[in-house]
Amino acid sequence: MYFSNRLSRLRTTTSAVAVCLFVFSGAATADSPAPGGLNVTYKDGEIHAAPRADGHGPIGVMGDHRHHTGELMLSYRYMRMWMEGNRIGENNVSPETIVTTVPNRFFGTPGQPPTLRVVPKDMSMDMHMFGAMYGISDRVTIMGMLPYVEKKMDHITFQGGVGTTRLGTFRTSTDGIGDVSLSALIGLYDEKTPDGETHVNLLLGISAPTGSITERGTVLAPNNTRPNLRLPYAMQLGSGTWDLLPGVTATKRVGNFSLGGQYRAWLRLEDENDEGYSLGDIHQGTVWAQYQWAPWVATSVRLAGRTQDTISGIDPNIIAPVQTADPDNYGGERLDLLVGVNLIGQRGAICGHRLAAEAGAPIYQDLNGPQMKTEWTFTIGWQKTIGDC
Ligand SMILES: [Cu+2]
Repeated sequence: MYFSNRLSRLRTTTSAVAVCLFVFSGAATADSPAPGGLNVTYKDGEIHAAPRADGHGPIGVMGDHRHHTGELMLSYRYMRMWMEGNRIGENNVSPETIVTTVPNRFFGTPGQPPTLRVVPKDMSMDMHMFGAMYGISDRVTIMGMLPYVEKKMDHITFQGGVGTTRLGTFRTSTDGIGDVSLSALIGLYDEKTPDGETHVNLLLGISAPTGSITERGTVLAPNNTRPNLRLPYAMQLGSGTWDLLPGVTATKRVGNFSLGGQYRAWLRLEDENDEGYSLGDIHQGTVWAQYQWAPWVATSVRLAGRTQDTISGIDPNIIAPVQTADPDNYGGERLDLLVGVNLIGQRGAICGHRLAAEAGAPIYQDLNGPQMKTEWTFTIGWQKTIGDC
């Protein structure tokens, strides 16, 4: 049942991809360039590369390009992350091992057993990200992001204070607006030749604590009751702190071949949020290579590495014999390998519309655990610069 569900989802995805390929390829022919000279290499010294499929980086990379003065780009991304199974460091660990060997940091508080008794099994995170970019000058583009987040986590509850008898399973879920951010992309270096271009951009942003950090849910406790509790950090929708988002991106294209690299960070500007903690800082480095097979289609491979610190401080309302209630079980290191495709309509009704997808999976993860491991990530996005064709 589970497997056939997956298969049918795969079939649906495959047909959707096939339809898109057909629509985009049908709209592009070499002898009929789009109106307004789109889809030609730049003769005018213009720095914006929107007409080319490889004019943007892979869809999972944000803030890779700038816009001209007065140009407005709208975007929507759907991102899904799937986590399953648990790990301590680089080693996989079973639910039975967790509930018999990992100490419960709340032991001593009334009703709290000596070891963990509830284990997360899998988790999905779906994010709908609405974005806008606007060129306030040829040098500076501002970018706003509004995320809507949906999280679901499935757990196994073990019976009583000791042993490996499974009492049952339960799901918690949360959804709502995440942390809204506003950033500036500042051109540090731009070079254009007849056959290529090079850009270096500085990214400087701020993220506001608009996402809820007080979400609650009903859980199955080891004593077979169903209390309604403040959910662990992983299920909350925002960081609760004002965060600084610095970064730098470099891209270089020669002919139809592009290379890019980006460093980004999420730095917490406050020691603690209203509930008494701050999430760990995140540092992320990514490099990619992209090849444009035709003006309307480019494919990419990408490596993305990220490190995150543990949570500092603690929310006194989050107490449960589960790993996610312990601020020490957050953060770690991860290296993902991703493949992607960028499409851009060349003329007619889809002219200038970008459709892009990227999927990836970790090839290395070392987690402050026990913590759930990431299995795969997927992003699909639409982007359109208003009035570009
Ligand atoms: Cu843009």
